[in-house]
Amino acid sequence: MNSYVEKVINYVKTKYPHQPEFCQTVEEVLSSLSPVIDKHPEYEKADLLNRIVEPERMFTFRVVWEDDNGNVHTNVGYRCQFNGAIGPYKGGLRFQKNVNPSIMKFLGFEQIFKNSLTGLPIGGAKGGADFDPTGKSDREIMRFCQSFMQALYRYIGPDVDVPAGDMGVGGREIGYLYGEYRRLKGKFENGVLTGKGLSYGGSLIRPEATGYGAIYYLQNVLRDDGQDIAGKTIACSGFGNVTWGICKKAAQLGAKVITLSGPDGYIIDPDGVITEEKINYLLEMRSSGRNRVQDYSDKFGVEFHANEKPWGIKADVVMPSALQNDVHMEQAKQIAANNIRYYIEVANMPTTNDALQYLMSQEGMIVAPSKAVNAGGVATSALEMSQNSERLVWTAEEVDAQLHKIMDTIYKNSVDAAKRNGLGYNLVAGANIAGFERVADAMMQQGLF
Ligand code: 2IT
Repeated sequence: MNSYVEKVINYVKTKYPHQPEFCQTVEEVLSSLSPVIDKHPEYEKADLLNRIVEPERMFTFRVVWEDDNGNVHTNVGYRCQFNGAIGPYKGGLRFQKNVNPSIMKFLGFEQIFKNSLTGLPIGGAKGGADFDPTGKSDREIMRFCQSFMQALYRYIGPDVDVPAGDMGVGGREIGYLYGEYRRLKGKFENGVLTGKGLSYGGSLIRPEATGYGAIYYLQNVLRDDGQDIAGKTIACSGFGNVTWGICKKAAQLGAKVITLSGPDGYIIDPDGVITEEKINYLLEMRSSGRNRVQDYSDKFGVEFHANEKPWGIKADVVMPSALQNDVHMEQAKQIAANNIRYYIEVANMPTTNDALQYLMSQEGMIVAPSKAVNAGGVATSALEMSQNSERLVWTAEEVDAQLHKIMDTIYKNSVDAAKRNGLGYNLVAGANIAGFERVADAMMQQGLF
């Protein structure tokens, strides 16, 4: 490994020992960059790597809200504006009880390279709160969002920082957040958030985009492997927005998702989540706020496995689409033992670093990284920003065609970047390198800060 790369990885581990997820992503990304850093000694001179691992700015704020019984609750909100070299900061907001500075920084760091890979002018950011939406009433969600925005609004804007949804933040939350922003600013500045409802500037296809994009990426992988998606079985985790989009597009193309998971366990549906009724039921499961995948097995009479993950299942394609670090070494071994050929990460950092290395080293396994596979979501957010600034609305066909093209380009650029650096067909390193090159170039041109 390049000695400067090694030095920076160790520096981050020493400096942030209490931020394991952040250290993990820094190690994963930077270790791919060795050949690039070898070729560019000027990067070390400009201390580029130590600069890129430090957020430009990160806010922590108090969020106080009142529940339906009049009890007062205090949560912690965050916005990590990690890197703005290539565009306004852009990235989602996550409302989940485990949110902390390490999670925010890992997601913000990933977002820099993902956003760069899209080829669009968006910098990397992430935000959220340690608020648990499970079981909260609609009014409680509204009051929380309003209080959150009261703290956040002065740090964001259409040309400054454009938040969107992530886990726990969907169309409903974006609506409440935007309403409060508009009230505070006294302006209809809808380019400040993406993932909005269609009636006030949202983009068609944005809800589907992450899942559709993941399938478009998978189609590229399959095509280069002489395969077709029709007839393929897919083991997915999660049952949220991303998994819903995957099920929908897979079904359209004659493939089928056969597993879903939640915090309570996983279900297996050998017929596939392919009918309109089943796919729409995922939306109901999400809006119920129960956060239970067992509801699917109760409704459709399929097997439910409590407190287990679906990684022991045989399928053509495995797509972890839920939380970070869902697949550890033990699960990676199960996946390899099942001779899975396509391991397509979808959630942000779903695989531990050792498990990822192990899977990549398996003969006959193709591994694709989430920062490329799930980039269709944020790419379509950038398309929403374009529509907002043009004050135009694109048709679903126009947005979908753009998304498809962007995913094909991300795949191609990743393949090319790895090849150019003597790494062969390595989609993981290729994505890191292609994402890094553009940001590095912009940072070098903009001088020291
Ligand atoms: O992880 C992600 O890329 C997102 N949550 C979407 C971010 C966005 O700005 O649409």
